[in-house]
Amino acid sequence: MTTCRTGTPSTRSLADDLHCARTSVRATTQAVGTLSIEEGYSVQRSLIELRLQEGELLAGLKLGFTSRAKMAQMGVSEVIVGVLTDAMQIPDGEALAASSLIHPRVEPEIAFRVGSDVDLANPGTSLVDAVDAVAPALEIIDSRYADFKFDLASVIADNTSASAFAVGPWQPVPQDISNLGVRLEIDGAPAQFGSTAAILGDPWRSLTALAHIGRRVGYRVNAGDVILAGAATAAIPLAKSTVAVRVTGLGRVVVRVV
Ligand code: OOG
Ligand code: MG
Repeated sequence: MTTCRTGTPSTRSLADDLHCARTSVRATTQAVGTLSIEEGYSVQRSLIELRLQEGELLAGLKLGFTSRAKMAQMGVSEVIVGVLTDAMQIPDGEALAASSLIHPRVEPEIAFRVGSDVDLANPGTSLVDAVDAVAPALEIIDSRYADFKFDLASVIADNTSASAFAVGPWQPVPQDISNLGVRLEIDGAPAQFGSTAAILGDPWRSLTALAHIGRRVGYRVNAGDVILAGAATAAIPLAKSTVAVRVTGLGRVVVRVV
């Protein structure tokens, strides 16, 4: 197991610290200090850069705190954006090693697939129009901070707790996704119920929020990208089990945590 160097934020960068916390599977206890939101995104970009240097590829973007349930659970009140890489994606039905996770939680989501490159800097282009498929999804979050405790800028720095995600079979874009039933199951037993309506009233709105933040932060959206709309319910702690998300009319996605 890797041992992370210790030090104060002034002697070591927060991105290095968060990167090491993830790869060594040990939460950082280092004080974060007071970051602005913009500084949070700047640390997030450095953190992703470290992953790209290790050979990972960009796979898309994710929204966080798009539902009241999540905002209330974590004590924050603003939509945030994180980055997905190929290494985070677990193929539908496949296994994820619990030993690679610090204190994981799972949450039910829906995913959008982007069909063509979108220039967010051009206000005339529509991210909504670029979506060519929708799927049931689940996200596994795993804060690199001890006890899953953070403020808004710190969780942005930690790439919005992104750890792993899985996407079910892609479906043609349905007429209306504003109120689909969402169910999270652990070993076949229902663990959370909700509706896609919990995601900003309609998950399409998460794309408007993403375009806005992505433009400010300088993120790109490319053909083939996956976008996670944000959890429809609060997250629940994840132990070794089979976890599934079903979304009415979209189907289901499964991951085995071993
Ligand atoms: C941050 C991630 C939030 C969501 O779907 O709301 C998120 C966290 O809860 O640690 O992914
Ligand atoms: Mg999420």
